[in-house]
Amino acid sequence: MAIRVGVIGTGAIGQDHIRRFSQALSGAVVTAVSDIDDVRARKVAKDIGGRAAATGRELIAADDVDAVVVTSIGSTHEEYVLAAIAAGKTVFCEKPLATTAAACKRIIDAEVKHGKRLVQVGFMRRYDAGYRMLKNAVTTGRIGTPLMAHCAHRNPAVGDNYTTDMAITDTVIHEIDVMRWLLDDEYVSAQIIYPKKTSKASSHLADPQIVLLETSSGARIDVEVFVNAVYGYDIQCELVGETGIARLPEPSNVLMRSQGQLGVEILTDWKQRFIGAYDVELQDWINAVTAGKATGPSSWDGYAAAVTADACVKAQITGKIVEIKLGEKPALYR
Ligand code: NAD
Ligand code: ISE
Repeated sequence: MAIRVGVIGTGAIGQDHIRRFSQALSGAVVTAVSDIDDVRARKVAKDIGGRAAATGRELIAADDVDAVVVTSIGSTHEEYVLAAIAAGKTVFCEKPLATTAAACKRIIDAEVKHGKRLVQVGFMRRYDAGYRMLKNAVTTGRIGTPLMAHCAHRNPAVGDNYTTDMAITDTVIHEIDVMRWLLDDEYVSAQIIYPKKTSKASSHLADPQIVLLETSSGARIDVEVFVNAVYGYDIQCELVGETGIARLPEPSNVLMRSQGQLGVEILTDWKQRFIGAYDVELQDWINAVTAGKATGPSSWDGYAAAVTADACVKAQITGKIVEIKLGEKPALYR
């Protein structure tokens, strides 16, 4: 029987995931949605033949919801994930798990007390075919021991409400997670460098930025985050190992000879860039929930990303190299 899913947050990614559950994936049906904007929630509910719950908490407690998906704004994640754990329900939470390391730690404490993993964090790049090829290049020893990585995360433009710290907590958080997973290593320090500012950024936003991370084995990762890059949504990653180099493949697209040029169109939207990864990620989640397990990126991974993000934000403000310390990983996540 299909698991009955309740989705909290019916904005951009909430609607995208709901479409996915209804049209692309198997084994789950969205029975209830909720959003602080109840007009939006009711419209989405009507479209899928489900119901709009009055609040996120009501949805979590409801008998017609077996498992919860949290796709509301980041600052609301802690409340909803904690409520799902208290109700003993499995929860898929979009990144970030919570906006601070302290909040993520409260989630870990609650899950550890519950005694069983219930939480999966939406770090979908781990499910992307290209990143999985990179991981394979590392684990099979094809490039030798990784020494460095060069990454770029470019968005065409951001809204006026996008702030300098969001370049870390909303955007680079993906590189923070995926590089930790790719290298199977923990971070020990973070530093931020501000290149010349683009004239396309609002006055309060430092853009672009370069994030420098160091791992416990001494590997160095640089991430260029440039959120007003204009030309497209562009994710780059190159791993440099002792005996070779592995580069993230470009998304496949038709090769055109047109208007005197040979080329492929550049994507402009994260939804399209990672469409396959979101599908695999959520099908994996459905399968795990059906089997009574939680398998993907854990609360610990959400916490590790948040500790690193906190250090990066401190480095933004102080201009210093900031140390990163995770503390001991609870047995539940080993
Ligand atoms: P959005 O602004 O389009 O949607 C957020 C929704 O949350 C809105 O409909 C808003 O009304 C609702 N909301 C706000 N406060 C609420 C509350 N207290 N209770 C219930 N609903 C509330 O944002 P989005 O782009 O859909 O992002 C949502 C989350 O998904 C964020 O955490 C974001 O970081 C994450 N996200 C992840 C990816 C990814 O690639 N994995 C991509 C985009 C967004
Ligand atoms: C957005 O919130 C996402 O999570 C996208 O995957 C990311 O690439 C984008 O920069 C964020 O703003």
